[in-house]
Amino acid sequence: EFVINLLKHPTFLSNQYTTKFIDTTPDLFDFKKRRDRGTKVLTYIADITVNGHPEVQGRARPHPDLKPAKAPKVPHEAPPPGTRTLLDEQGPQAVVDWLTQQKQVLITDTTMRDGHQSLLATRMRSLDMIKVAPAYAHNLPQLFSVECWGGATFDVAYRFLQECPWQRLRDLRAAMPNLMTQMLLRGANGVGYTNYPDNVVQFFVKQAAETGVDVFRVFDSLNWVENMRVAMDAVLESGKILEGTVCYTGDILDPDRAKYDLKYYVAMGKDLKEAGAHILGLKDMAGLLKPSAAALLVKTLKEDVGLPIHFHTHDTSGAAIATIMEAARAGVDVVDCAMDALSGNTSQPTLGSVVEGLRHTERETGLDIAAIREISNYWEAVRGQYAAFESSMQAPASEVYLHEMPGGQFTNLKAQARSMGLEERWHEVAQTYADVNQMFGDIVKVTPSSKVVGDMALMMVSQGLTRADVEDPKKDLSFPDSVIDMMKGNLGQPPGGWPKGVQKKILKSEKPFTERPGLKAAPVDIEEKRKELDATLEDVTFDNEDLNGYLMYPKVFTEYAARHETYGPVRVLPTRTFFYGMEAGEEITAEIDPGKTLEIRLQAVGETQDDGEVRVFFELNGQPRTIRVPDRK
Ligand code: BTN
Ligand code: 3PY
Ligand code: ZN
Repeated sequence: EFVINLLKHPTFLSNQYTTKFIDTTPDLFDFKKRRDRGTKVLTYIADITVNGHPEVQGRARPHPDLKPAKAPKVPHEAPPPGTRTLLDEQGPQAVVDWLTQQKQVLITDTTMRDGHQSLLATRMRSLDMIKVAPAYAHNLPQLFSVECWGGATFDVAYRFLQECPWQRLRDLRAAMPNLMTQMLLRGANGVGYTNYPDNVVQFFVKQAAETGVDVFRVFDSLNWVENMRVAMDAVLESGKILEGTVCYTGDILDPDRAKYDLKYYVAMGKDLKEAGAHILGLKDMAGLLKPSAAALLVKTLKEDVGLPIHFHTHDTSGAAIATIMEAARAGVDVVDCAMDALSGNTSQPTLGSVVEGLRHTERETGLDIAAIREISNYWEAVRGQYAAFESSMQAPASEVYLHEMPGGQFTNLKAQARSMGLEERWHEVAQTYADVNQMFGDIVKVTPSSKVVGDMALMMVSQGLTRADVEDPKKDLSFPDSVIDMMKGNLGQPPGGWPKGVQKKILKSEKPFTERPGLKAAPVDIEEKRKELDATLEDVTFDNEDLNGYLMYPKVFTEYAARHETYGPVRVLPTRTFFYGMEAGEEITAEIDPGKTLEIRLQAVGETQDDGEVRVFFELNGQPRTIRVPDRK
């Protein structure tokens, strides 16, 4: 009966919906009487105002004088053509051919994905991105792509931001119709931390392409091409751009790190080309590629592999711009940068400075520096709202060449160390992380393998164990689950396999396996899962996007859905309101549907009643509304 309802709905018929239709149209399935969305959102504001948001408790607050972020105004007409226009009209090979002929260095802006993942614990809300997206479309149409999806953003959206990641993608896609969107896909690990059955990965890629991803950067956390094929084939099938990616670790100039030498990277690049990659991604997730090494690596990869190269790095060492300049001289095709206000340290190098650094050279980018400044000023104001999620990193540090932690992990691991009371011993954690890497045979460290190394390092530091203790066959130890899982072969195989001694000690009598994990994982019965979710959500309707969320993150997704029932579409609230609630006398507006705004005024917060509830008095579009919420403080 739902399908009939949906097709007859006036919004659907007039073809005007830009927001998630089902999510915002409760009358479609309003068989039971439900509270309206306005009331739900007021309930959220009341709850946060009374109880606070758990995620920002005890953390730094935004500066009281912080000005609202104002996005640059754009004209009414459609934005100029960009890379997406070419992809749409002529397909992926045309984009590759065009790319190959360009003299300029092209740029991917990572602010909306890796930028805030690396600096603000991935906590940036969709609304702050959607507001500035039209300025990207109109004022920076020369961008190669905008990285705005995947990596950690998928689960963080559901888990911490009470948002649907698919809706974010759809909204950004609509706001930047001329620019290619880009996502980070962890191969067989999808956007999760574990290996998924092949058909779950295929279902996910198909949906991502349909909802709006144009460029898929596919990598494997151990650089095992075998483990990337299912995801790569699914991207090729979708007609979008496949960026087959090699993760960079070690140092090609260091004879003592011969495991990851120039030959290794060339061989992997050739394998990826053979697998159908349109572009070769060079993913330096920790920022270890030094300038002179970049000159050699990029030149050699271009010559020997023959694919366009898209270079990604992090500025943790402070040397990333020098590396980009060398890569540019050596012929790199595309580089990743973050807008100035969200760049540097564990994030990407500074976009405006790269543009200026290349100006008046053969490879100048063609991007408008005034437009960049304007957009960066917007991000600066946005960043101020997220003070609670800022890390303690004050300066770049060469210590990254010791520990080799990915930029996206660094601040997370530091926070984890802090929560275990180990913050004072951070440099020990860093050294131990490096020791664990050697003990595991010198592996690529990137989500999820980096998390395993981090878990092991924290365990050793907290228990005062050295590498020799761990390797001592006579010393009995219990290992973190993630470590056991990886040694079993559940994340795949590193080059040369796992070191036998330590593997035996960790697995005890259990047998490891060496095949691709996806081979032994039975396909999931997706229709069965659909029924299961239908039963869990009772009379809430859902679509294939939601089902994809459920397949990767069953618990996270159902908890998100349950909160959504109570609190409604809180993604429309301003960021300050979302994290801090409202003050008496304050007024906000929230656009709940295109053109339909809620004007919300908080009149007063009552005393806590005997039953433990607090009444919160609002005006909603001029009408008085009283909301009762439990006082949980
Ligand atoms: C999330 O984790 O997805 C958002 C936080 C929602 C937590 C709910 S919302 C308001 C209320 N205050 C709390 O302390 N917990 C709840
Ligand atoms: C991720 O997988 O989220 C990463 O950013 C890896 O660098
Ligand atoms: Zn990165």
